Amino acid sequence: VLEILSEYKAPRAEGQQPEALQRRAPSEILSENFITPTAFFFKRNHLPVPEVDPATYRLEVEGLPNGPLSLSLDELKTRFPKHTVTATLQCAGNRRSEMNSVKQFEGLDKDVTGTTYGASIPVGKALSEEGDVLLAYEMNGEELPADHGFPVRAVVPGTVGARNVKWLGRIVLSAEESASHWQQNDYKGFAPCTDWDTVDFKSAPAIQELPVQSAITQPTEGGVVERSAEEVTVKGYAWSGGGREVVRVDVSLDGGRTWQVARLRGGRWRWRRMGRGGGGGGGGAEERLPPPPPPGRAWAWKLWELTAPLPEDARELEIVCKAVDSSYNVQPDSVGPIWNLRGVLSNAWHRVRVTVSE
Ligand code: MTE
Ligand code: MO
Repeated sequence: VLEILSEYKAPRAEGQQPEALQRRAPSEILSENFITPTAFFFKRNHLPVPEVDPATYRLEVEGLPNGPLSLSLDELKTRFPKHTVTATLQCAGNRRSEMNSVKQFEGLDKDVTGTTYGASIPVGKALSEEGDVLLAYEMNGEELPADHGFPVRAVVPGTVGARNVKWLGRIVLSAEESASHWQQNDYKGFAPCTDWDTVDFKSAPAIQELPVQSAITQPTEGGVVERSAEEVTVKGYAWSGGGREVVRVDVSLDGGRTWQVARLRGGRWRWRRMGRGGGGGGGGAEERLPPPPPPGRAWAWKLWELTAPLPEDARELEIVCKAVDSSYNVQPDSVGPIWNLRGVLSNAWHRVRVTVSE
């Protein structure tokens, strides 16, 4: 395995608790752009954001047969070829709130004061040209922002967000997985019957690739659809881990009794570039996306859309979506049987209830 460690810590007054950060864009905004503008990109930090001086920055690489390697930021940028990869990053805790409605989680994050962030990925993934793993110093064509790991982060396409280590300080080739809390005692899945008294974190593998996922971004829960419009447009996103391409998204307007196939907008489609500074406004030039990826390297999500006639007499719609990936993996229909104490891997059919106004 390759252990990837941040090793950077934000300065903190003694006794001060580390502040974790969790920020996401309103879901309607997500499906507006195939490339999420940086201002709307979700942020997930378990520890405070460190300030790293690019002038003195070093990336240490250990465990190599020919001895350790230490690289400055400049060396990283000039001694290696530059690649661009279009990939979707998904936190294992995406859609966790739907699991909360089944049973509440007990906060269990141990006191991780004093530790830095670390993770492991299989060495084959890291070294394979088809793995497309990056040491990234840019995001959306601009310098990597502090919140997203300045000056360098790992981008591990198709792999859970947690392994995409930010503020990267050290890489270790090792026979052992990282001892980090987030590799060992978090980001693992368990049966619904496993609770905090019985959980054995050693018994489950760390999450790497994520299961197939999709969600509705428009309309939103509790929204209103006008009867006079005679039709309804449903939008959302779909993605699967491990480079498996989403090949189909099914949408139901009646809670899953009948289904229609949504139009997928992946590969070559046009999107409207949002104004700089994340102004949310429209306008701007339309741009062409990179060509569709080779098989097994579908790292980016697909946006999807369905416009369908409003069912006659329906006063309420229960809109449901489910995606199918290239291995014909499907999403489970309900969250109960996949509930787990850590609140991860939440990928049941997404359901949104709206009323139809008369
Ligand atoms: N890297 C460091 N150093 N510290 C962290 O807390 N959080 C991880 C990962 N890399 C984390 C990290 C998790 S859980 C996720 S989901 C992604 O970063 C989020 O990346 P983003 O904030 O750029 O969206
Ligand atoms: Mo995460």
